[in-house]
Amino acid sequence: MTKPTTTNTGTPVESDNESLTAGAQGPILLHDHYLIEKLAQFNRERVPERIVHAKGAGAYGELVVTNDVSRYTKAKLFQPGARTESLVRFSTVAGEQGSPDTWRDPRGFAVKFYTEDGNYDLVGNNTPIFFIKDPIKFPDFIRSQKRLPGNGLRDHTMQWDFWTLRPETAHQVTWLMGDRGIPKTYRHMNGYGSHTYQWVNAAGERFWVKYHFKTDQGSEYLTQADADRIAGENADYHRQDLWEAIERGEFPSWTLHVQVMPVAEAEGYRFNPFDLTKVWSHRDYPLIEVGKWTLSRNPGNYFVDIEQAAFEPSNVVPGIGFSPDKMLLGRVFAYADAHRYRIGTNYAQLPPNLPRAAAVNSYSKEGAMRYSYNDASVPVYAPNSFGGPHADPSLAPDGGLWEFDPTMVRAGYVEHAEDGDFTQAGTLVREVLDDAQRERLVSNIVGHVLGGVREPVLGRVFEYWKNVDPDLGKRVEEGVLAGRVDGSTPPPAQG
Ligand code: HDD
Repeated sequence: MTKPTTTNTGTPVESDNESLTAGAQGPILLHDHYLIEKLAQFNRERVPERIVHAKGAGAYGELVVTNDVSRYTKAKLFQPGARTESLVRFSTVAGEQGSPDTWRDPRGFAVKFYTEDGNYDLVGNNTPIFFIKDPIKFPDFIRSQKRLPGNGLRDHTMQWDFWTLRPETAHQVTWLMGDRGIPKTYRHMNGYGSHTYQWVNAAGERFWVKYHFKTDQGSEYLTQADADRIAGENADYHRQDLWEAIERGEFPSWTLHVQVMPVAEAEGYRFNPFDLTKVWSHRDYPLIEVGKWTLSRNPGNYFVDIEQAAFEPSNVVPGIGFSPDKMLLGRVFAYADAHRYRIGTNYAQLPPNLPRAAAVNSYSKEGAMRYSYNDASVPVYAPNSFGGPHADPSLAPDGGLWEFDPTMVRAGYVEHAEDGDFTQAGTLVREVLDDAQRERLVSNIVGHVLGGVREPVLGRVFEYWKNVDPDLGKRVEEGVLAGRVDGSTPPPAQG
């Protein structure tokens, strides 16, 4: 038997189809409470979309630790044999909720682990580096990738203007314009914590670490032409692929590795290890396997589980901390703030954000949409004499420790021996990419620039790529000039 339709408060309703009117042709009556409730609820169905990473897809899974990294961290989720439930949200960065999954863009790779010590969020991307290295530039960078205020169009001049004026972007832009800029599916891309994090072992020894999720499906990409075609055919191509693979029982997995740097080596390392635009050479710091991370359960409800998922780099657990990476420290503020605005003060009580394996004994209370609360006998203040929770000073300090010069300054990163905006981008082009990959890189850059880059930015684009690699720069320049047959500037394009 079908269930009766009810109002939001459980009273049976008379009709799913006809509103209450004064006579068949008369006006609608305001006391048709069910109609009003239905229309009003509908108007409020959306929460604001994320300011970045608005379009995404996600699933639940599990991390199983297969190796022993306990000499580097005491974090419970990384102890030998540990199994931890997990949630992921993959995303594109600049597009809006309905934007095509196959636009060229980095992909978000936000992972939540429901650990015994509370939620640990590793909120990364599918690239080991980022465009900028100071959080003060993040709003500028994102605005340059989004839309012009006047006509609401995306604008390639604006994108390249920012990139060329901030040459620390070169490494990430080289990745973006290469094959990794459009993964074949979310299953066929790697994930990275990107930042340098801190691990602390049971003896209190500290290490710097970088996380790498290597896809077990193989790293595969889409060509620009295929991605453009798919963007028109199926905007949800990657969301659908992930959902269907999991429904088929083809559970995608990744092998989690870390690079570990002893704290004493950081100062003398050839690259500043806290600069998010740089990688650590795998020759210097080889990958150490940690475990297998598998996705095996689709969300029960996309809005509840994925749209309301709140990932926050501030969620670290004992054994894991932050580092002097300024971007990371900026993000430790930004995410919880974004969630309070987007889904409300009590976002931590929403199903995907609620710790599964740890109890919540916080002194926070009330606020909009609060629906869980402490026993009335638990005091609402600390310290107290009546059995309320108490903090554990042996855990301090939150977020880990590091040494620094306490003078207040506004300064760039300390340059190490081989630092420089173009060094690692050049190495990537010359030593990592093969001829075919370099060819596609040139073609992708040329196509993107021809999408509407105007002077004075255009000349700087050629300089930028010549600084990355003289030969690559020459080929980009030749390709762009050959493409502009009549010397005109094409109109702005999407993507
Ligand atoms: Fe990020 C979402 C802010 C760098 C990876 N980011 C996201 C959101 C904000 C920011 C406000 C929306 C959160 C929400 O409403 O759910 N992001 C920043 C700021 C950054 C920054 C201020 C630099 C200072 N982001 C950044 C880096 C990475 C990411 C360097 C990856 C290494 N960001 C993500 C993500 C998110 C995201 C994993 C997390 C949740 C999500 O997308 O779905 O892709």
